[in-house]
Formats: sequence, C-alpha cells, structure tokens
Amino acid sequence: MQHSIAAGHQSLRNDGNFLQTGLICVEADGLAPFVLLGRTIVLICTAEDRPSFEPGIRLLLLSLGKHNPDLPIHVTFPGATDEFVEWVEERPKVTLVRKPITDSWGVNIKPDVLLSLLDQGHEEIVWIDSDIIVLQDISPLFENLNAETFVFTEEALGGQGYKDEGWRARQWGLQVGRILPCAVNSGVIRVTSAHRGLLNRWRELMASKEYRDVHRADWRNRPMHMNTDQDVLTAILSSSEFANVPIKIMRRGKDIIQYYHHLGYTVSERVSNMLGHSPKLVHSQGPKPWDHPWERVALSDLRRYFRETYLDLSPYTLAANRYKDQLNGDAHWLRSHFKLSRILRSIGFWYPPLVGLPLALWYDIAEPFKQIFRRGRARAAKNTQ
Ligand SMILES: [Mn+2]
Repeated sequence: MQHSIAAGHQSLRNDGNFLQTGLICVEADGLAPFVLLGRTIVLICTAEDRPSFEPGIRLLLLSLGKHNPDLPIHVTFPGATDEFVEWVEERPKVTLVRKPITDSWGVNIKPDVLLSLLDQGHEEIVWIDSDIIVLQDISPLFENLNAETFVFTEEALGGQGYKDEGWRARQWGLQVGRILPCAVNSGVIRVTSAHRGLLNRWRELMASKEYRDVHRADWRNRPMHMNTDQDVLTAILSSSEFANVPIKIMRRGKDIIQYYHHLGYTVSERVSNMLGHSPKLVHSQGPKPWDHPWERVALSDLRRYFRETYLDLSPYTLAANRYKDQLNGDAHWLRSHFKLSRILRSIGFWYPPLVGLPLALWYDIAEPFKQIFRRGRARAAKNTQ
C-alpha cells in the first residue's frame, strides 16, 4: 500500500484526486478512517455526475462550512472544472474526487459511494444530496444513535406514492416484513459498517437487468417501484430480510423541508417552524431553481403562474441568497422572476415560513377538493366502461 501523509496542505494526485481531512492529509490506496483527536467522526458525502449541479454542490459545501465547520466532506464530482477545484482548495475540510467511483454511474451511485467509503475505513457516513442546503448544525440529528440505526428522510408529501404500505416490496417480489410509515426519500441517509448487507442488496437490485432495462426506456413508463433509487430502498427496508434494521426517520417539515411541487412546504409545517421547530435542512426536489428556464408566464395561465411562483418562493432559494457573494458563479437565478414573488418575498421579510404562505394556503385548501374531483372523475370513467 502506497501512502504519504502531509500536514497543513493539500496534495493533488496525478489522476486528479486529492484527499484531505484538514488536520492531516492522507494519500493512500487503502485509507485510514478520518480520525480527530483519537475519535472516529462522521464523514459527510455527496456525489454528482451532472455538471449543471455545480451551484447546488457549492451551496451544500458553503452551508456545511458555516454550520458544521468541523465535519469532513467527501465530494465525487467528475464534472468539476479547474475553477471549481481552485474554489474547493480554499475549503480545508473538503475532499474532492474527480474520477467516477464505478462504471455503473447514475441511478445506483449512492450504495456504490457509501460502500466504497466504508471500504476505505470510515465508520459512519452521512450522504447528503447535492440539492440540499444545511440551515443549522445538523449533528443533533445523528447523536445518540447506535451503529445499527439506519437514518433516512420522509418522502415529500406530494411525492409519488407517499404512502407505500409494503407495495414496493411486493412489486419486487420480496416478502413484506414491516410497513414503513411513509416512502423513503434518500436525500439524506446515515449508514455505518453495520449496513453493508443492506447497501449490497440495494446495489444488487439496481444492477438487475430488469431495473436497468426500465431505466434505459422512456422514464414516463417506469413502474413506481423502480422509479428511482429510493423506491428500491423503500422495498428493501420493508422486506422481511431487513425488517429488523432499526430506523430513524427525519421528519418532513420538522427536520427537513422537502420542497417538492405544490405541497412542498405546507401551512402546518410553516406554523410549526414559526413556533420554533426550525428544520435543519432544505431539499430542493423536482425542478432546480438554478437550472430552471424561468420563462415568462401570462397571468391568464393562472395555474402555471402559481406553480412557477411557488418554485420562485422556494425556501431553498431564500437560504441560497445568504451565500450570494460566495457563489463565484451565476447568482442571477436568485432574483425574483415574477411580480408576485417579488411582492411576497418583501412582505414576508424574506422569512421562509412567511414568504409563500398565501400560496401554500391556497394549495392546502384546494388539495382536498382536487382529490374529491379526481376520485369522482375516476368513478365516472369506471361507470362508463
Ligand atoms: Mn435530491
């Protein structure tokens, strides 16, 4: 095993990988665990293969640097430009890898990255998606957990198949061992070496021919149990094989804002946040504000106007605005794109629970009516068959 250790500076390997803990810099084929004052500490990791996600990665790193300055972060980003590499070099806690971890890049990257980091000796790893901003110290979320506890986030309310009830496991042909209270969202997950079996199983199902074929075909025809990595994870955690893995669910609205379409940040979540239960993370699911076409929408198309304005009022964008001067890139997307969003941002004092509250109120009230209408239409269609 080759290795070299240097204090206080970064070293860049020929293949473009560098590894650094901030205190000691380790360059090795098989890595020692990150050790701080003789104690193994949590490693944060993310990976991204879409170059257009660079603003998201920057915001994740900036926000972690602000709220959890002691945590080491491992970033796999093959699309990193030289300018990005230079920017990362100023962040002593960040390790950037520009080489893809496996050939099977894409949908099954999460178990691959986590297993590879466990192989390198890390004991506890927290995966965070590149479309998440940390709003405050996240360490309390992972305190007092035993090694067996698997942590994941609650799926967004408007997410596909929010209620699972063992459905995904059955569709995969697995025996149902428990019913999860909600579908899994894999935006934030915590694993330890106790979860190797689970991660291997997750990787195995996503490497199956069936799953790969579905992902090669038109995404609109994907069955829900194979839609993304988190649907597979929901199936596995519900299966009898892994039914006794203890779980901790980070709650939507309380621990993390799952900003996804029109139910991304409900009135009750906003009220509870105003009363002091402030979420520690915000997740920009669905369209990404930094990468959105932001076309002009006529007021006559009210549905679309509201939908676009709701995205423009995202608590993710409001949180991102604090880092505007440190983004080193295009910060144009942070401005208001519609008259209504400009007004609501200023009368809400840029305070996330207040900004967007009128639209959330509208959607919360409209939703039950929409459901009744949908059910009625489905019944009518059945009767005419
Ligand atoms: Mn995400």
